[in-house]
Amino acid sequence: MADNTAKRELDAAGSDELSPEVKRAKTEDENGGENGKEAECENVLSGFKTSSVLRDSAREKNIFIHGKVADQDAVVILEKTPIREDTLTELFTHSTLKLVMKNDIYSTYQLQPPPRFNEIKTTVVCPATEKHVKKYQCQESYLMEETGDDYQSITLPYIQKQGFSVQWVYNILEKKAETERIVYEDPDPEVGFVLLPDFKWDQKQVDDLYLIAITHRRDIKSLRDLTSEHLPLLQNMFQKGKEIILQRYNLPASKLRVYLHYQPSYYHLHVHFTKLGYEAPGCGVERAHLLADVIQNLQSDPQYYKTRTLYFPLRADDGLLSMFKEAGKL
Ligand code: DD3
Repeated sequence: MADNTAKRELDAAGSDELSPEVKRAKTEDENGGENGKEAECENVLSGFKTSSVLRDSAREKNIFIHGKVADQDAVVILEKTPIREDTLTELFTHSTLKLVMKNDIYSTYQLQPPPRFNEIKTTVVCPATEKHVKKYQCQESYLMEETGDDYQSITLPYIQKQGFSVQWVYNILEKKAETERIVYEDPDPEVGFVLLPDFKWDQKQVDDLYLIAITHRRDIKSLRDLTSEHLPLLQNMFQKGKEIILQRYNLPASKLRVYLHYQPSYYHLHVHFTKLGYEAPGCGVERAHLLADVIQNLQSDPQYYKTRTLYFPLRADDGLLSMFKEAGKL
């Protein structure tokens, strides 16, 4: 059903694509360079030694592993990807079937597809820090209550002291990494941004679309720094982001969840664009702030995010949690 809307929008836009194509993210053909990227590389994981499984989920079909690659700590994330409708014909014709059981009208099989239908999305963080390792461990979390004053006296000093690296963000903005993955750029230094697929999205299907818009401005750490001064920037990211996603992925704004995280994973202002219906990690009410709401809140009160109490979850091992505890706030 969800895809019918996208299809209707597509028809209205006068495109002649067929429905299986709608479901597929348009990347392989249009992104010429992307295929080259998929060329075989040296297997950096051949010497991987597993230390421990940090987390795994049979439902999500992924596993997070801590281990070593040539003496360096590494985190490896393996994930089975969704089955794409446009591969079905080939999948059925070119696979071998092993019968597992047959009973009346019911039978189950092990289907062995050709190797290229059998890919596992793999993410490697190496060298991984203690923080990376902890990030993926199952952890108890706590809902924090942060007043504007708490931000100034606890959170801000903590962020500054940690000096979290956003080098990978600067690499994207400076075209030193992921250049060919950029979907759109508005180069304006004040209201400009770069739109590209988040790590988590393999771009093989729009069902789990996940793009991030990263601002060119480097002086905005998070939601807490936003005032009405930033409305032109936020409105620009919102409008252009939605337009580009409609053009390129045939998803109208009514199919998108556009939001900011508080606390963010990295302190350089960015906006998440995910497909409605895809439960992206961190899209729950305790962490996600809809961009549409952020804009309205700033319109009615220029200092909204400086003065309001904000709520967010922290994991038991988060350094910020210890700071709140020390301040007697938990
Ligand atoms: C990150 C949050 C950060 C582990 C992992 C991811 N999208 C990124 C580097 C490049 C990226 C992202 C930190 C780090 Cl798996 C630790 O995310 C990234 N590039 N989210 C893109 N496109």
